[in-house]
Amino acid sequence: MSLQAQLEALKADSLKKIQEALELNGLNEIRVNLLGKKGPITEVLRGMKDLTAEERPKIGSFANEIKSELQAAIEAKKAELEAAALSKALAAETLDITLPGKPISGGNSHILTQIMEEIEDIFVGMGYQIVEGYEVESDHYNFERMNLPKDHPARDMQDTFYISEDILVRTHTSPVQARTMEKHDFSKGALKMISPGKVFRRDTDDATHSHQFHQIEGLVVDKGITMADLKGTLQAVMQKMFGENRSIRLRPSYFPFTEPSVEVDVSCFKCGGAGCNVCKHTGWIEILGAGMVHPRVLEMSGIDSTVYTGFAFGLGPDRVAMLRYGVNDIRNFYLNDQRFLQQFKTKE
Ligand code: FA5
Repeated sequence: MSLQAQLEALKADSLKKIQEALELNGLNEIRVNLLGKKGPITEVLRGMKDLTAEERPKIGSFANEIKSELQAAIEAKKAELEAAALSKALAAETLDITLPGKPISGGNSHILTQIMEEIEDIFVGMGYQIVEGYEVESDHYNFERMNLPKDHPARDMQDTFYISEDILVRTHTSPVQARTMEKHDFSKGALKMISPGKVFRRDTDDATHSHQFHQIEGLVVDKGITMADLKGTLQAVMQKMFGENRSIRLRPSYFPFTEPSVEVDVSCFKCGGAGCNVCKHTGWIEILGAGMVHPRVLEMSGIDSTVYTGFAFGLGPDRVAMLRYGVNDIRNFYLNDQRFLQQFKTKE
């Protein structure tokens, strides 16, 4: 067979192989075999040495033509196989955007945060500023400036965790009173603040006591503030928190930093005062401690107690949440049990 005929046959055979290739790897193998240095075309061209000088360039250029034709056929087949592979992959990975999505469960404020924010909103609406205090406090602000000098027996009611002899984790939010009073400029108006935050006590944990809980301190100081202002304010706040029909009553009490001091009860929001398990059949629920700021506390903060008077109160939002939602153990708030916390979810 002439070289020309051999090349023609090789071309026909190769084009057939290329056409029949089913996948890219196979096609690549065909390319390497056909066009490589040891491929059949090179092999056929070895016979060129026996040709005449006239025939040689013709066969040479014919061989080159075949090479480029095969190359082009391979490229075309490659594009075809790639397109087929892509549509196969796309078909396999089709997304059905009409399927319902999987819900992503978002975070939610803790129930105690919700209660505190609700109480904050009530006071902000009444013109109070919100002040942040320190959870790690000095003995000076936590006790002494609250009229609880060293060795005062009332310190026993609020034992705490000491970091050093003079540094402790605060037992109540009352030190914020002293820190705010000593900075207040009365030429700019009355001092009206609340201060929510964590407090700590060396209390034994039980259903109504936790060694870490929350308080919201309240303080108003100005000329002419009286017990009537305290009662009116707390009455309004309790109605906003527990309903318009609530009334409050004040009972005498004792705090070293207020004089006179009171415990404030709110009429039971469940039974309306008739007696039930929430109010332990008394018709009243104890809700906070309060009183008129002791003149000595004012004086220690540089305020003239013959000119200014004030009232203060300290409320336990943990207990408010327990009452509101019928939670019978305060420790539930701190156990991080989702089954408990999810009940207070405000958003999906
Ligand atoms: C005080 O801490 C005063 N500083 C409150 C105060 C402020 C009175 C300003 C007058 C003027 P008391 O120890 O009663 O008071 O605590 C206040 C509230 O904190 C209580 O009514 C109760 O709701 C809450 N509380 C006290 N101890 C615990 C505890 N271990 N666990 C949970 N809540 C508690």
